[in-house]
Amino acid sequence: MIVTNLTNSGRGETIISRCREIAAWTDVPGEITRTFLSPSMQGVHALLRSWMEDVGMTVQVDAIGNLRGLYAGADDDPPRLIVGSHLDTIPNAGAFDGVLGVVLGIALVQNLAGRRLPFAIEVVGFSEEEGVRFSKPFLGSMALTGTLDKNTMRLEDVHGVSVSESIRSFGLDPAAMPEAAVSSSAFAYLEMHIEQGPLLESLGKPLGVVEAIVGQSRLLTSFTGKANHAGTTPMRLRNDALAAAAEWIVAVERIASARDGLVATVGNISALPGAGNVIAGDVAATLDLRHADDAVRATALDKILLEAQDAADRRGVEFGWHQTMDQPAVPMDPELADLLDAAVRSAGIAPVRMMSGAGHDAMIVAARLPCCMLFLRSPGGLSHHPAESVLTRDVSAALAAGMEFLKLLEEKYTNIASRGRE
Ligand code: HGY
Ligand code: MN
Ligand code: MN
Repeated sequence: MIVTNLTNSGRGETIISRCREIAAWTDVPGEITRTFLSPSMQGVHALLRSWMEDVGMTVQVDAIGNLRGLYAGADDDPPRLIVGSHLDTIPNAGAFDGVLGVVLGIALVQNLAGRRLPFAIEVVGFSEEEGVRFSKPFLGSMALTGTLDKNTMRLEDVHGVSVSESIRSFGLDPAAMPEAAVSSSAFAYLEMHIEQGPLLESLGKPLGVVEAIVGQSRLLTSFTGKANHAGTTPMRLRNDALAAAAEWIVAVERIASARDGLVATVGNISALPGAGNVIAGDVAATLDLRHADDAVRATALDKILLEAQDAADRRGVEFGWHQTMDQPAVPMDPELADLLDAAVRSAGIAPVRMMSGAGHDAMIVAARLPCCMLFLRSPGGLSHHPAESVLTRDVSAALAAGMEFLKLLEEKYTNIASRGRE
């Protein structure tokens, strides 16, 4: 019988303080910014490795920089449950997005108190989910599912450093990438994550069970006009790249606002030469577009691109774009979602079944394994922000639900494992 009545509240506080300890490892003093295989990731690995080894896990770092802790099962080469989330962050992040799911995974193993299950548990801290350094997300989970392509390895960051070079500078060997693929004995994936939105708080509920993760399009766009003197160039003779982009951004907001569940964001824009007395000749802007229905997202993208072309044409500006991501919506595994639902109930909580508007590694892992996600309430619905938080009692509830999930999985793992999944 798994011990589930440990004084979880202490564990909840421990988990939160551990997330804050990890938050101290940052590339930018004074804020939390930790991108793919940056120097601060070494410190995070050392901290997590010590916590993993303290609870009897063997730890390794794979060729993409995922930290992987294995808690053996009762028998040799048993089926394997993967419990994971990401360790990288957006710039000026909060302390819980991603990290919380890894620290909770270690806490589940800690709560087993040395007891061995009929399946092994591998806790994975993915090296790259946000896509900040190379404008391409999910490098860690793509390596785990064997879907990392050669072009991605050649992507360069703003300093001209490629993915492969960044791996070597971290002390890893890109040639060992095939060994990063998840074990063939893996049969399921659990990701515990903050909701990053307002729903659970609006319902007064601590935990949610994710039914599907919305689809995402990410693009890099360019508007190329003609830089010129701001004082001497009449309005009718301008090719103002920034004015074209500005009109387009308002159109993006209008198109997304007109459709339920559609969200579109231009989160980053740069204008060159960037002087107040010069008409901008070159603008680069990002686009992030999401919806639960892939057809709705595709139609919206077509409209958004037409608006950009129109705003550019009317100013004699050239418009270009490059899609860095076209991620279909991903349903979670219904049987695992039901198991997670039952586990939350056994922990004494009525779960909310919900969509995820945020992307997660689960959407990549789902191509290889049955996946489920447990959401924790986001106070203020706030995330991707330094004030991002989580409630101690919700962390304790998630831990209790996680322990119940392991207990239910003990009864069900054989038929899930025998289902397999290519
Ligand atoms: O952007 C996202 O949806 C996730 O937080 N990486
Ligand atoms: Mn995030
Ligand atoms: Mn995340």
